[in-house]
Formats: sequence, C-alpha cells, structure tokens
Amino acid sequence: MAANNLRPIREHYEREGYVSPLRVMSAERANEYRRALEAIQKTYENDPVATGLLTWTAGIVLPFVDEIVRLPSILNPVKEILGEDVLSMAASFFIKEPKSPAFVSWHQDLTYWGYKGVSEVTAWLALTEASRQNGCMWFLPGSQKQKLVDHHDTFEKTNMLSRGQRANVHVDEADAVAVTLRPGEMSLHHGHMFHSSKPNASPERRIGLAIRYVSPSMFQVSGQRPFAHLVAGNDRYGHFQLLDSPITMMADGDMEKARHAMAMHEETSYNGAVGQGKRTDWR
Ligand SMILES: O=C(O)CCC(=O)C(=O)O
Repeated sequence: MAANNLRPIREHYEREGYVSPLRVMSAERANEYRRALEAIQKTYENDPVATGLLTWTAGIVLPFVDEIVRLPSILNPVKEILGEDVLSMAASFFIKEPKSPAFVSWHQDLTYWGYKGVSEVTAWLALTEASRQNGCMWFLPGSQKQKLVDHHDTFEKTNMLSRGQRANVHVDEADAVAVTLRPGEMSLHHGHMFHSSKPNASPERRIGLAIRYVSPSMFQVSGQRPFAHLVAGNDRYGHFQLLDSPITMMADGDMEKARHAMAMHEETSYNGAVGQGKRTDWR
C-alpha cells in the first residue's frame, strides 16, 4: 500500500480511536497460520505452562508469529500511527473455544500496563472469522479521547483479562460498533479505546492474534525494561531489552525469556490488586 493511501487511516484512528477492517493477508494464509498454531497447541496440550507461554508470549517463542509481526501489510499502517521506529512488545493469542463463556469486559488497555506515554497501538489479526456470534470485539468510537479512567477488579472466572477489570463508566452498547473481521483482516485500536467482547455462542473457535506495538520512547514508570522486538527503524532510547527473532519453535532459551516476560508483566499488571486469583507460576 502506498503511503498516501494510508493518510485516511491515521485520520480515522485519531478521530475514532480505531481502524477496521484492514486486509493484511489472504484468508488462505490466515488459515495456514491457524494450522501452525493448532499443531503446536496439540504438541503441548498436556503442558499448561507451555500452553500459556505459547498463547501469551507467542512473539517470543513461535517463529511464525515473529514473521506475522514483521509483515509490511501490518507494519505500514502501524507506522502511519506510531512513526518509523516501532517495537513489538507482545503478541498474544486471544482464543475463544466453541460455545465458550469467555468474555472481555469494557476496559482500556493501558490501564495496568505501567507505561508512561500513549504511543501504543494494538493490531488484532483474525485467524478465523470474528463475528457477533463468536464474540468479536466491540469498540466505543471516540472513547480514547477520555484518556485513562479508573477501573475496578472483578477477577471473574470467565473474564479473559488478568484482573477481570472493568472501567468505571457506563457504556451504552447502542453507541458501540461490532468489529467483525474475516480471516486475514485486522483492526487497529488505541490504548485508551474502550473495548470489550462477548462469549462465543458458535460451534467454532474464534482466534485472534493481538500484537502490541509501541514507539521506543514509551517506558515503564517502575524502571523495569520489558522485552521487545525491534520491527521497524531504530531504538534510540534503550527502554526495552531487545530480543532476537525466535528461530525454532519453543526453543529453551526463548522459553526462558518468555517465562521472564510473563513474570515481569504480571508484576506490573497486578500492581495494587487485592485478589490475585489468576496469577500463575511460570517456572
Ligand atoms: O480478543 C478479544 O476478545 C479481546 C482482545 C482485547 O481486549 C485486546 O486485544 O486488547
């Protein structure tokens, strides 16, 4: 896509807090990635820690995910928003099994991530269809302009968020948009965008890959240096520990980094939480 064609993307993003849908690969290619994911899930189906790591730290341990986060079709619109220097600081699968009650409450991503700055955008890539029936995301257009609002923890069992956090605001769902995607399409959303998703009422899996891109200028208030991959331009700040791309699936050294990444992320994201029902021992 030529840079000029991307101008409306930035304008829409700045006004509404999101852009969707953007086709970034063919449906066939998305299905190939889905098959690669399902093959590795099968290999580790009896190992909950490895399953957690390949789900939540997919960009560190799975070479095919590293390939996805570097695709120009994804990065070009992201660069239009963040500029030429881009880090991928996480790539995680959000999977809803058939007929699953798993849902996501209304929240803003940057609430508990511990960053100073808002130069962050999530690219959510559909590896299956994301429909109203199977629990696609819902966005509240323009809500990113409210900046961060207070949230409260629920630790609800079927809530996919770490703390089951909910924004302390009433969202009128009539004002929200359903972010329906076909396989190979993505949405982009702002770190202050109010968003949620409902359970999967369909007989099929719903699989999305959420890639968290940041500008290297972003930093952790605590001084922690999270892991990231440099995917475009340069890092002139050193706020992150830059990782090499994974070469083989679930390599020992990458798994060790993934465990460390989860431990660092949980230290930040559970900061101040009273109940800690979902904390995992990643060792
Ligand atoms: O996949 C979902 O349903 C929610 C994902 C989400 O909240 C996010 O990517 O920020």
